[in-house]
Amino acid sequence: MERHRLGFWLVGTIFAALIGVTPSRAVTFSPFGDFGEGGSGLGQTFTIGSAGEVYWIQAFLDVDGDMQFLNQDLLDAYTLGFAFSNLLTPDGTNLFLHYAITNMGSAATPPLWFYTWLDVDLGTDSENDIASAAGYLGMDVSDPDPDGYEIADVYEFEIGKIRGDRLSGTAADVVLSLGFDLGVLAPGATVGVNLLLSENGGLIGSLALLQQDTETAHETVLTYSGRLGAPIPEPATVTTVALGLLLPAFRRWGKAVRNRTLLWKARGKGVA
Ligand SMILES: [Ca+2]
Ligand SMILES: [Ca+2]
Ligand SMILES: [Ca+2]
Repeated sequence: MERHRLGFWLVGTIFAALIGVTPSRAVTFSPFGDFGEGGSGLGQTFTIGSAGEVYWIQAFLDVDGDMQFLNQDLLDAYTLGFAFSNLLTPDGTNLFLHYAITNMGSAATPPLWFYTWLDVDLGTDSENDIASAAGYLGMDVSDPDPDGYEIADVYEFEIGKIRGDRLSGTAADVVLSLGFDLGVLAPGATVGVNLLLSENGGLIGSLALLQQDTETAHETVLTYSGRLGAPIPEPATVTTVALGLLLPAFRRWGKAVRNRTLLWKARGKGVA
């Protein structure tokens, strides 16, 4: 590439990043499973970014301390109804996932937590990605924001333990998780969990987990966030942050996240 053309390319790329535009549509996926599960490990085609693949995405439900895959047996055991839906924005850069859980029984449910497992692999090597958290945690069921998160290597991940950032910038086969305190569902009540996988810095809620490839750090940054509520998108609630501004925010917000995480653990909800 000639120097002046390279210069134009760089300027264009930086400009695109600053205004939050990705040049080409890159989130593609075949149908999810009935419970929102997917990824190439489960036979689904699911790409994100310039060279990213979702290996496994899975929802879990903790019922009164008992952590299980979200599946029909679990729903039947607690008389829960369930619906999953997804929506890709027209520009192909933001994928919204919605999980709705309804108490179909005649009594209140036990305390519920919803957890996610997201194993994305960026680039050609799955074991050299890095991730960080930006923003802050919610406190409990009283707010729609995530109440815990985990960033860990796939081999050290403990679903439901929500131990914060276990990598601190170390390259690994990154898995991301968000946890939501759903509280107790009254008979007939429905709670919705929205997740957003974005390749252009889009986020919902107060916390974002960001994953990059150390090989191609200039390329895709996966932004993973979530919030309770009715199905999104509600365009006004989606924040698109320029990547050039978002990445330094890791450092700016990191201390706040750690403090909130420590506070959260101090409240007895975490596991050290
Ligand atoms: Ca990689
Ligand atoms: Ca919350
Ligand atoms: Ca991974």
